[in-house]
Amino acid sequence: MAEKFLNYVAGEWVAPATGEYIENRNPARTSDLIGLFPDTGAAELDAAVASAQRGFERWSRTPAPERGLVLKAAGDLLTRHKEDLARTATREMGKVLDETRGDVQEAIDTAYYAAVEGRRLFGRTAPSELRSKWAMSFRRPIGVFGIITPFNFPVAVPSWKIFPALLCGNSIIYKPSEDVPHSAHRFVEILLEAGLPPECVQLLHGRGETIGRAIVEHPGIPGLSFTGSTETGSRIGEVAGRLHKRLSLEMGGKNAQIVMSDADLDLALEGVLWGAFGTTGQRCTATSRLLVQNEVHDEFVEKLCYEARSLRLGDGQEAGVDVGPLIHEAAREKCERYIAIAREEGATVATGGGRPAESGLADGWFFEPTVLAGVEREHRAAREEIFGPVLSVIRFDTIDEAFDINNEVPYGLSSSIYTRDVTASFRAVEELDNGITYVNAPTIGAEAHLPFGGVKNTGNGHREGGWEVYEFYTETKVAYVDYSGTLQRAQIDVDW
Ligand code: UN1
Repeated sequence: MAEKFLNYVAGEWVAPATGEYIENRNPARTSDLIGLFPDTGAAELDAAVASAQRGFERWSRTPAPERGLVLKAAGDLLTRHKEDLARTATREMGKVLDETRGDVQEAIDTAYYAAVEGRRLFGRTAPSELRSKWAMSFRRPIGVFGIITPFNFPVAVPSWKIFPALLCGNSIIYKPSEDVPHSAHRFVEILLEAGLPPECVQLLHGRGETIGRAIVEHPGIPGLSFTGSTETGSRIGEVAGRLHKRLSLEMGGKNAQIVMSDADLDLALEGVLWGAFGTTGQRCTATSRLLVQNEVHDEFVEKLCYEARSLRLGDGQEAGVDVGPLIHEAAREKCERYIAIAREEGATVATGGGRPAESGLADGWFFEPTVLAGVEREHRAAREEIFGPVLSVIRFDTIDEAFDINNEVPYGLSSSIYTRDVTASFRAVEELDNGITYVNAPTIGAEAHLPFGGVKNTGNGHREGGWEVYEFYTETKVAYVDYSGTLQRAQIDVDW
């Protein structure tokens, strides 16, 4: 009988009121049942919010440098458990161990950054226009934050949200993806072991349509941070707008790597293989379009297909595997649907395009690394997010054309250009409509201490990571201290 996991509410591990559980299975081998995780309804949310509010009362009054020590301890524990956490994440999510180790490392980096930020959280002082008067701003925590996270980075993405939220003095209600609940369980255990006061974190497992929706709609939760699809983000945005909630959205992408004819083509090839097929294409930052300049197009695509074919598919826990499975059956069906659409639109499947034939892979959600050639910019395969190992190749003539193609999609997370030309490099940095542009590096690989996010339908103006995220999790307050002993009217009693 598989182990039954629990929610964490009001300082205790508790079973869901529904009595219902969701099976968590290894996507590389679906016969491997990892555990049963709560399918939570809305019933325990009021208790979780009330507890988180009590947690907030206490935690928000704890000095920020002291809060930082808890984040430091969390970073130390993540470091100590890096290997077993990576294995936990790979088993339930599928990507190869090297990548889940990187995923945990990103959380460690985020924890240590947050720890130090406890001694910063800078405000400002500004000169007052009046004599004997001080004017200053500082940052205050907000309250309870609802944190709703996806499956593709089971440790890093929750850490991007949870660590800064806590460092700023907020408490959190955490609803992880139902596809990676075991990593979330371990994450909360580590926070508690690090010394976080119990009521500062509540863990509610379950589905987006039930407990996710209830969190979004709960009036006692003034802030939300969500990473997931643009469609779900839009629906959350409508509710948050109506209820005046602070909201950070991190959503879809259709990221392009541009290869100019003067580029180091071997480097560009390595880049696109990693960008398009790493994490089985399931990153918001994954390369899903490859724009290649005419002169080098045919040679480059030929080499790319050869290399894509030699990637080894398999269980991410095994050594020598390059590409793990997709997360579930629906993800694989989506890839298949888009390949059929691309064919109808006139593109050709240059390599891949289906389920691998090897019998050892029959029990997992595997899909071949796929290159679609001859994709035209108006094709759906050129514009819509597929979230799998499916790369659409588009050819172009001039750099202006390449930039137009990059910029004409409704998303704007990351982009990349391979060139040896300094003018082309800096034009790309300035002109590509994305939150992140890489020069001579793939579209993936953001570092934890820089702001992360995208423009257009990818986000709603906020950034995760780096210094900017601390603005999202705090409210600015301004204080004026007048020690003149007289009534001084701003704008009126200015005597100069
Ligand atoms: C995501 O795709 O959701 O830049 C996050 C990267 C990683 C983070 C990706 N550091 O690819």
